[in-house]
Amino acid sequence: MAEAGITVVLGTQWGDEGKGKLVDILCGQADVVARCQGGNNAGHTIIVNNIAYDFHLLPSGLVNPKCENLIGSGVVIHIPSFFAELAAAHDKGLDSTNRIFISSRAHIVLDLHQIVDGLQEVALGKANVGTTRKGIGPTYSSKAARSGLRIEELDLRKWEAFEKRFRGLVAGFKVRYGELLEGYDEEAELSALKEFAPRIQPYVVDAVPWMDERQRANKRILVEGANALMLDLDYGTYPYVTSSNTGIGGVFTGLAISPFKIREIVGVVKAYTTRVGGGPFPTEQLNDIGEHLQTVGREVGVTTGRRRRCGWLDLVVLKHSMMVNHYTSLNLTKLDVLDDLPEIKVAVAYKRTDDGTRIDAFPADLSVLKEIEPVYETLPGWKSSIAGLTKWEELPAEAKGYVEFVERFVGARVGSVGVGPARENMLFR
Ligand code: 2SA
Ligand code: GDP
Ligand code: MG
Repeated sequence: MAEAGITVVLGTQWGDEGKGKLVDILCGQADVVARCQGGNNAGHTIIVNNIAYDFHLLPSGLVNPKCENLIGSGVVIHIPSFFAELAAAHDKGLDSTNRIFISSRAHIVLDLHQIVDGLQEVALGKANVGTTRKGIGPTYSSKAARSGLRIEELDLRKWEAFEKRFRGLVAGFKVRYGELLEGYDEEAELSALKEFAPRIQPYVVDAVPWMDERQRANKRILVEGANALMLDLDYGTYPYVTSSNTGIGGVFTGLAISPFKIREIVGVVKAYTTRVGGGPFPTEQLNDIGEHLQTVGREVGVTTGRRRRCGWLDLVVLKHSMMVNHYTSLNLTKLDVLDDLPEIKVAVAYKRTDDGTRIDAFPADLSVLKEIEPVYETLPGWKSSIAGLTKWEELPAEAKGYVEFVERFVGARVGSVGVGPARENMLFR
């Protein structure tokens, strides 16, 4: 992305594909890194000089001292977590002075939203979504119900109005949840917010002219998608999704950017599939293969520490993802995790178990997925370590074959391949 324009990085599957690492690599050539949706449910890992950084709410561009970082209008912000993450970044030597900006239109996640997130999960019982309990769903619900609080309101000059709207929001939840909210301390949260108000305002900008200026100046802008397409509120495995548009749509609603300035939409694809939380996962491997992928891939949630569910690469999912997000190229990550496998399977379709009918498109109706099994193609493994490789040409023929199979099926070029967690473990073609 050496030239001016906008590059978008999006997750193609159920998240944790390695978006943070790619953003870190690309932001060396970016002027601005912007988050457009989600909140501190995200967990993006970057490893530079053996130091691991995990970002949740802060854009990964913080690692590059030359980048400005924007938390856009479509993001939801838990203010104590914002400051805690900033302090943790500072402790690791990252200077954020004058480099972090927050859209005045972004919504505030209250502690109350986080409590309600937990209550909703308990109420769902076995059918729970497996949220991160960071209050994401309840905050976007408040936003859609027009009772949410925006960052712009949290200003001591407008305190009375803020307090009134805060109390109105809390009262609504108390009506809904009654005694279940008895442990919630409304006064403590309000007074904490009053203290945060003068601390947060120096970061706040009107992100519409802010972005406009940078686009007019032909700045190189990198958009860092959080979560992934199969968790998209509209196109994911609803209701087992997050509460924002994690696909390309969320980029436009969450940041005032011009569609005509987008140069690239890079889809990040893990070489196998993982999912954390509940919901369907057709290629899940509840066996030694799943264990192998989980252990070798170190598949543990960055935000919650949960073990991620693991399975084979699902090209039905990827094709669906491609049709929604229109990737101009793909970054295939964690290919090294497949090193020891003699054979590697990829799902190319689903098949109804009752009458054998073939299904090529990912269904909207999740009950269909209970009656299908994946149709797999089996590709040969390479049975050697690719972890230290530095050039695409050095990859074994079977590994190249795997990459080429994916790009042919999806119809998008694989421009880079991840062969390890560190910044330098990326092969460009
Ligand atoms: P939420 O909390 O309302 O957004 O949860 C709704 C669903 O979205 C999933 N989700 C995620 N899936 C993968 N990675 C995420 N980030 C963390 C990570 C997750 C973690 O990077 O590892 O630490 O557990 C993420 N955030 C949300 C979630 O599992 C629900 O299925
Ligand atoms: P994100 O949410 O998409 O940014 O991904 P996460 O950070 O949640 O999870 C990806 C994990 O895989 C992190 O621990 C990364 O350090 C690691 N990772 C990224 N790319 C590669 C790769 O190519 N190979 C290996 N082995 N690990 C990788
Ligand atoms: Mg993650």
